Amino acid sequence: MVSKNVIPWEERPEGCKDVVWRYSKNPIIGRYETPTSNSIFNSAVVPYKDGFAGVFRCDNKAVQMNIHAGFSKDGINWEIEPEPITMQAGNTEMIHSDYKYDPRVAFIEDRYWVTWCNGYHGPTIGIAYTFDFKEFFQCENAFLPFNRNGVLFPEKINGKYCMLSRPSDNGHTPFGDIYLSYSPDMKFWGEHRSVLKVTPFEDSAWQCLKVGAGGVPIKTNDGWLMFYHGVIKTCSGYRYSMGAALLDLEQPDKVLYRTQPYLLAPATDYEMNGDVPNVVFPCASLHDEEGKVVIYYGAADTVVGIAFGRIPEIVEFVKNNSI
Ligand code: BMA
Repeated sequence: MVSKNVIPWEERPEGCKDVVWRYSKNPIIGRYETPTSNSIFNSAVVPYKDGFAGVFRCDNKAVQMNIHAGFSKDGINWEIEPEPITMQAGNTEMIHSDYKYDPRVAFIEDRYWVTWCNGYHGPTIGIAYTFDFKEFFQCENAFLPFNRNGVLFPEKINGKYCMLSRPSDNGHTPFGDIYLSYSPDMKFWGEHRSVLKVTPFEDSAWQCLKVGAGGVPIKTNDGWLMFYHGVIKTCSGYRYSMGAALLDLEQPDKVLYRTQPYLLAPATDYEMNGDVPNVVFPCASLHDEEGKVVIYYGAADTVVGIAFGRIPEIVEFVKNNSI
């Protein structure tokens, strides 16, 4: 999301040719930063007042998945609430939730909307809103089970809320394409459209098994810039990397460009080793008016890392390295 507050930043290291580069002091959030956490990863941040706020996936030491609010002055050092978010009823009566994970946060009009993977007879997309990251109001689930990676656009498109998602199964889904859906009211969702599909293995293998939306898309003159994760199945398991696509501004189910090479893939110790090895999983980004962007991602399902880039360079890269 665009930030008037100073976002975390570090220049591209000398000699580095990559379009996206990691923060030298990663990970920024360790696994044990709440008293009960086993891991803190796949989390979402936004500018808030004179700093930042966020919703963090904290799995506890019983390995129960839940989401916690957090605050930061600089976007790097975070105070995460020790207790999970307690929801109040929003646009419906309280809906049962077995677990919550992989949150995203979008500011639309007057409030922050949180979407996450909500355990309701299996995973589907939960929705809540908050004004202050203290009180949260839970709304209707967006979809039937099973679904993951619900990500809202930061503004209405053609007068409707618009959400990306990835229909899935109840397990470690061995398939997955990105769809989008519209809603007039954040309660009823429809007009489902296919957006981005997996690639043939021989074209771009890192995204040949499944793809899922990352953070809230960024509006650029060349289209909506969407960071996404792509997955390959190797002989030792799934490997999650990050790519980017440009979607048509008025009709975002139309993919204009998508990267053939990845922008970031597991390569450091904290991305290759952890509870789930080889995972880079973007869930949010912050950018400023100069076009600097910082991407927040879960690493190895254990910790949170950040990576930097410049939006104009990333847009050029996506256009010039598209399938
Ligand atoms: C997905 C989700 C993510 C996780 C990823 C890799 O299915 O559970 O939260 O990061 O698998 O384990």
